[in-house]
Order: sequence, then C-alpha cells, then structure tokens
Amino acid sequence: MTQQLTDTPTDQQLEDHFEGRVANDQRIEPRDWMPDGYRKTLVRQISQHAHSEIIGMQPEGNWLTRAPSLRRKAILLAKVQDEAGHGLYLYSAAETLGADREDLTTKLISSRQKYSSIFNYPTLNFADIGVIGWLVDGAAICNQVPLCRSSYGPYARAMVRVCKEESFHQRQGYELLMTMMRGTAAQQEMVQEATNRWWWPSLMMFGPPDGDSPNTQQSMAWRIKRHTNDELRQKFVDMTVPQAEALGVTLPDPELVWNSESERHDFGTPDWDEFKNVLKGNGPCNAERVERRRRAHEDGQWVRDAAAAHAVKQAARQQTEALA
Ligand code: BYC
Repeated sequence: MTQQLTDTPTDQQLEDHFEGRVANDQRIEPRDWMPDGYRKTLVRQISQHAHSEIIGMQPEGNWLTRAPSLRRKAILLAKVQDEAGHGLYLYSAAETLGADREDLTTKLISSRQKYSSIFNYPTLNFADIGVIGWLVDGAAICNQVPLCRSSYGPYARAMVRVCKEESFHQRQGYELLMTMMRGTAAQQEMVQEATNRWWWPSLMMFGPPDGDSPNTQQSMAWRIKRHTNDELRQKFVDMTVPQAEALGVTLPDPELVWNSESERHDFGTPDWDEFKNVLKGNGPCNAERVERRRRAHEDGQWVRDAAAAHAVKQAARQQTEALA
C-alpha cells in the first residue's frame, strides 16, 4: 500500500510516496510530485523519441513520389502520416512535464538533442521501404510494447496507440518483402541487399550495450524502462530469425546461431564505433536530415503565425458574444 500524504509533506515523505507508487506499478501523472531527475530523464527520452518519429518521416517520404503502384503509394503515405501523429502525441506527453515544444524543436534543429541513429542511413531503393517496415518498425515495436507499462502515465498511454499503428507498419513492410521475394531474381536480390544494409543499424536502435548505457539502471529503477537495451536486442534477434527464414533472406551475421543451452540466438557484435560516430553527427545522412527539418520548420512559420492570429480572433469573438 502506498502511504497517503499529509497536507504539508516533507521532501522525504514526497520522495517515499513517489517511490511507493512506482514500486506498486501505479502511474505517475503530470500533477504528481516527482524527483527532478525523473522529470529530466522523461523529457530527454520522450523528446528524443518524438524527434525520431518526425525525422523518421524523411527516409520513407523520399519514396512517396516513386512508389511502384497506387496501392503502395497509399500505404506509404498512410504510414508516413502515422509517424507525424506519433511525434505529436509524444511532444504533447513532453509538454505535460513542462517542456516547451518550440524549445524542443530548436534543440533538434541545432543538433543539441538526439534522435534515433537509424534515420541517418539512406533509403536507396524501394526494397528499403519493406525492410524499414520489417526491421526498423519491428525493432520499434519490441522496444515500445514494454513502454506501454512505463511508470509515467501520458507516455505509457501514448505508446498504446503508437504500438497498434507500428504493428500495421511492420506488417505492411513484411508483406511488401514477401511480394518481392515471390518476384524476379532481381527483386529478391534487392531485398537481400537492403537487409544486409539495415540489419546492423537496426540492432543499434536498442542503444549501447548495457555496460555502456549510463541511463538504464536508473530508468529501470524508476520503471520508465522495463527492460535493458541488451534484453530487448536479444528479443528482437530471436523474433526476427524465423521471419527471415520464412522470407528466404539471410541475415548478414556469420556468428548468428541458435544456442540450445541458453535457448536463444548467439549473434555478432554491432560496430559500436560506427554507432558512436552516427550519434556524433557523422552518419551518412545526419546533416541532410537536420537541415531538411530546419527548412521545414522555417517554411512552416506562416502556418504557426496564421493559427496564432486565428486563435486571437476567435477568443475576441467569443468574448464579444459572451458580453452581448
Ligand atoms: N540513437 O543510456 P542509454 C521509430 C543515446 S522511432 C540515438 O542506453 P536510454 C520509428 C541515449 O539517448 C524510434 N541515440 O539511453 C519512427 C543517451 O543519450 P544522452 C525511437 C541513442 O535512454 C518512424 C545515450 O545514447 N525510439 O521507431 O536509457 C518510422 C546513452 O544511451 C540511441 C525511441 O526513442 C540510438 N539508437 O536508452 C519508423 C524509444 N540509443 O544521455 C520507426 C524510446 C541510445 O546523451 N527510447 N542513444 O541524452 C528508449 O527506449 C531509450 O531512450 C533507448 C536508449 C533504448 C533508445
């Protein structure tokens, strides 16, 4: 049972009450007292997550005008629009913690805040669209389903809807790849080549190995994260191997093998130097992604100005009507 708070609780009582709620799997809500570190960690993770959704629109958006059929175009358009929606839920969740959306966007476009490393890789052909759905959205689901049980209410609730949409994204990618694998030898080769390029970056999405992850221990104690980076990476590998077999593609890791003793797959080590380099801003597309986002933000200034002017006019009209 969580202790009830008195009218004028001490800092220690507030802290104990908070810890008790977290330990009992009760949600922390925006107006609840929370330690500064908890708030800061959430703002960091949620805003990076929001930025990832928004930047994540770019690699796939790149293929909207070149989709091979109307059906594929409609599916891709819906998916890219979903990502915008995910970004909006997440920015709203960050705002419940006192973050300012304009400030978060400014930090993104001046490279002071991170977004997922995966979106700094290019989409070179249409098979990449299928592989992003299969591997990138697959990894996102693996990482985000446990976040539906995150201790912070608005984040956890946003994740429920995000995960439902992500599972459609994953399936559309897999279905696209299945279709290509039933096609010509050239199409099959495209799928294999795209898989080779996206496999290792997908494993990096889960973050650094547990031993090099400064935030995991505290985030697990606060139940913001429910599993470590390595646990989720392992789960993703175990989940993906049979899917690759069903597709008929080879995952590009000679060390990937079923371990009957541990009952999971052993696999090779991602190139963590490459990961660090991408995080430093030196990946193949970092500069292009941030610049495009910056331009879109600047080009959208007139829309924000118009919306603000409209809101002022509406408020004035409502006031006049109320006085009439
Ligand atoms: N890329 O201590 P750690 C999507 C950073 S959207 C870049 O382990 P933590 C989709 C980390 O932030 C996918 N940075 O951190 C969208 C930290 O930075 P600080 C996005 C990374 O937070 C559109 C530092 O490295 N998903 O799927 O405990 C289309 C140390 O790491 C990465 C989310 O954001 C990375 N891969 O764990 C299709 C999920 N990994 O301290 C698909 C929510 C680590 O310098 N986030 N860093 O600021 C999380 O679950 C956790 O934040 C992470 C990292 C597992 C990512």
